[in-house]
Amino acid sequence: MSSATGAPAQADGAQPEPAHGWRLFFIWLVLSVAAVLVIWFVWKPHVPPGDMSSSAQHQQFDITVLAAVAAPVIIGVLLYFIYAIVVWRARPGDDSDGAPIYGNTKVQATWIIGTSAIVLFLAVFGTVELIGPAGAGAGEGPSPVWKLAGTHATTWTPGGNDILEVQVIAQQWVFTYRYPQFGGMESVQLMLPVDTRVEFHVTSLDVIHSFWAYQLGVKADANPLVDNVAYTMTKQLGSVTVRCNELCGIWHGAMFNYGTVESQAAFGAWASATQARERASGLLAALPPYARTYDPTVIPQLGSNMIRVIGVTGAPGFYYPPTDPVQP
Ligand SMILES: [Cu+2]
Repeated sequence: MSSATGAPAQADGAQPEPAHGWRLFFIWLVLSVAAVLVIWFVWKPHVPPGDMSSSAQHQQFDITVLAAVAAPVIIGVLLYFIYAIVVWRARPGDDSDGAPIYGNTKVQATWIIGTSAIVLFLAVFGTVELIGPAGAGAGEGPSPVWKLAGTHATTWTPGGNDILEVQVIAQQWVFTYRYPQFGGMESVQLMLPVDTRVEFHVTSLDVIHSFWAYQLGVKADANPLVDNVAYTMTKQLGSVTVRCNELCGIWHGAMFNYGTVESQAAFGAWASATQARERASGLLAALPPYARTYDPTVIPQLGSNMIRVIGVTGAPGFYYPPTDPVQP
């Protein structure tokens, strides 16, 4: 006869109960260490959204830490189930009950201390991660509590430590980007320099949208008459997919475009050339002055400033005039 815990000593010369607790502990320890190592060194590099920016890296780090904390708990629960089924199952012909249990101080203390430690750690970890990376790429509203470390300047030059300000303008159903440090010039693709702190100012010309630069780990609401600030720091070269992440009308699903994180020198050259081209073509002068928000009701009255187009989506509307294709 055997029972889960506290089996009475057998008077008939049966084997003494093995130390189930220590057995379980050592099996759990080996499996947990292995799982955490696999999670950290094998899985982490593949965790979305990747590691192209500081906010993406923090999201990847946070998800991996949560998985590494959860794995030993899941392993503990499953291991106990399996161990109980294998070791403590009723043997053929054994119809007796197990020994009654009236509480177990060790198990209760371990449970309370273990769960308290995990919950307190997660509370501290979550708070630090929320504050540390300046909002981790989420929209912060017009007056962010946690500001990005870096210097604001009216111009941006390669090799400096200036914050690059990029305005994201959403409208049904396109994104347009404006660069106030380059005369407010606009682009239909999100071009960014690497190793640069970026301050996004996200707004909308019509309905609610959401700016989601997947590989950058940045997602921020784009609302009319709201200047929503989101931060990140680019860390790697590569391409970025930008999607609208708020149902904004019938062609919401077609509202996406692309971006590139390139070297600071290449970005500087591209931005200067684009600014010069838009100035020469009269586009810069025709655009509304750079502002943090634009009154949607005045867009149609801007007349020649905005062009009325039947877009590829078939939607008539007043759009930012398209620039030339982006030259890398
Ligand atoms: Cu949208």
